[in-house]
Amino acid sequence: MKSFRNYIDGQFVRGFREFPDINPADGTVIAEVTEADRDIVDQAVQAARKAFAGSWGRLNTHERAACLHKIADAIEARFDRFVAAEVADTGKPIALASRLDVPRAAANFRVFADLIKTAPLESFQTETPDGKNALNYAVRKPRGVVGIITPWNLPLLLLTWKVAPALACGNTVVVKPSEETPATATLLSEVMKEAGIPDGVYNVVHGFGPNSAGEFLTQHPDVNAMTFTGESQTGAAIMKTVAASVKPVSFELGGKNAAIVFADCDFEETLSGISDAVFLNTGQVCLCAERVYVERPIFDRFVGALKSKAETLRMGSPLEQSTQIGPLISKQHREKVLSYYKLAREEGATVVAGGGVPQFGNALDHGCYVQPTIYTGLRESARCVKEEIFGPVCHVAPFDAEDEAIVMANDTRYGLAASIWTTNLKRGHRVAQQMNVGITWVNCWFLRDLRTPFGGVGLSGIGREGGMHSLNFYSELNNICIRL
Ligand code: NAD
Ligand code: 6OD
Repeated sequence: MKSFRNYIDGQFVRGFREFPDINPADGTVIAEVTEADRDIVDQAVQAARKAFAGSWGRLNTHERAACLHKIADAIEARFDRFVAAEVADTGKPIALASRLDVPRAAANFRVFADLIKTAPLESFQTETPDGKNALNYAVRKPRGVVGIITPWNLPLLLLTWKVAPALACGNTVVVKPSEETPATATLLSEVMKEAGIPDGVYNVVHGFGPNSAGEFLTQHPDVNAMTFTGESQTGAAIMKTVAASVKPVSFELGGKNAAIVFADCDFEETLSGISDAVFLNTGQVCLCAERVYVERPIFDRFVGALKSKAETLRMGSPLEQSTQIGPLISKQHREKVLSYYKLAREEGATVVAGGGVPQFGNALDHGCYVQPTIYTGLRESARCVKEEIFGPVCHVAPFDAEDEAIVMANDTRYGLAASIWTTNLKRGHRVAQQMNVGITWVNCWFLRDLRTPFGGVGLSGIGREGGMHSLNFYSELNNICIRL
């Protein structure tokens, strides 16, 4: 049996008790994971402090950038191992892990390696009342030890999305991956060693949230900043905890994202885009569209075509190259998604596709599968239209006027992402600019340029990461004013 241990100061460290890491495709135990208690989390934070004060803290930006490229190289050298670990932990299709998760992990390091070398500094020449001048310029300094807590849906992608800019800015990190997906954060320890990153710069603690490693990390007084991706409610709990020590936070939280499909869209391109936006990663992407608004002249045709798409998506073993839909992450999460499938019926939905559990007649019946599901006919106030489900499911509703679609799309307490589908570019811009979200795509979805701002409004988060936004979160600016 494999064992995933905490990684502290360059050593694998056993915790105080073990918990199982389960493969959601068939319910088998992949590994035992060792849980960090408060003392072990403290050891990790102290190791990170020591490393911050050591040789890592003295590297210049070019040297750090070179280290980040070495990390990317070492990830690419272990491509198949990372893919296998991510597939076993999450149940995501191997084709998806190979084209999205693992390449993005390497790209995260390369992008921030390049960016830190060219990141501009602000400067102002200031006219003083006595007719003279002063020069203001800001210098960038790392914050110190950054605590990073991540979810299970894109474990390596989301972890490295934070580790890379944190290291680029010269910080050291203590990461707490999701208890559901501890494998790739652990494998990244091996990468750090090979890339020559000094011990203590990257530390991993395993465990759960409340009264476990997650909470101990957020409570730790020597952690200088916390960055978190996960559920909005968890973000609220973390915010409460860190308030006591006034730590800066960056939160990437949940979503209940809308897609607006106009009758003038490119039908086939839109169908394929919406199918991805609803079902990719079994609907477990924070950016997924769970609300699809379709202009009435094409509503019936679009719903029929989306139904055919949903019913022909290949569901099966994540290890098959042709599989498009894997299981949900866990039995507990499947119960949650199925409770929404039941609720949708109680709220009066018409079930267009799916709505249940598939039968395979083999070991996959022990897995956490649900059918890709499409509903119509719900009121906009229905819980299934308001609450994040985080599964392969959407509700499709018709609209008659552009303004009506905008009002419906914005009628949510979340505000992460939206997508607009139209061949009328003027309309695309006009509608996109009225979306109350952090990210709007027009005629595409989850198309990423890592230099752009990424984050949400309302319940979907606090702050932005990506490009300079990440560098600004992971560093402190010291403005220096010189009277000339
Ligand atoms: P979650 O909030 O349950 O857990 C995320 C992490 O937080 C885990 O590592 C968990 O152990 C830890 N945690 C839980 N309670 C904690 C506490 N009190 N203190 C400290 N740590 C704690 O989220 P999840 O179920 O793993 O992920 C799914 C959610 O994440 C969805 O809501 C999804 O929308 C959101 N998400 C958002 C983004 C984004 O970029 N906005 C990206 C991915 C996922
Ligand atoms: O692409 C990214 O940088 C990112 N943070 C994606 C988040 C996806 C949510 O599940």
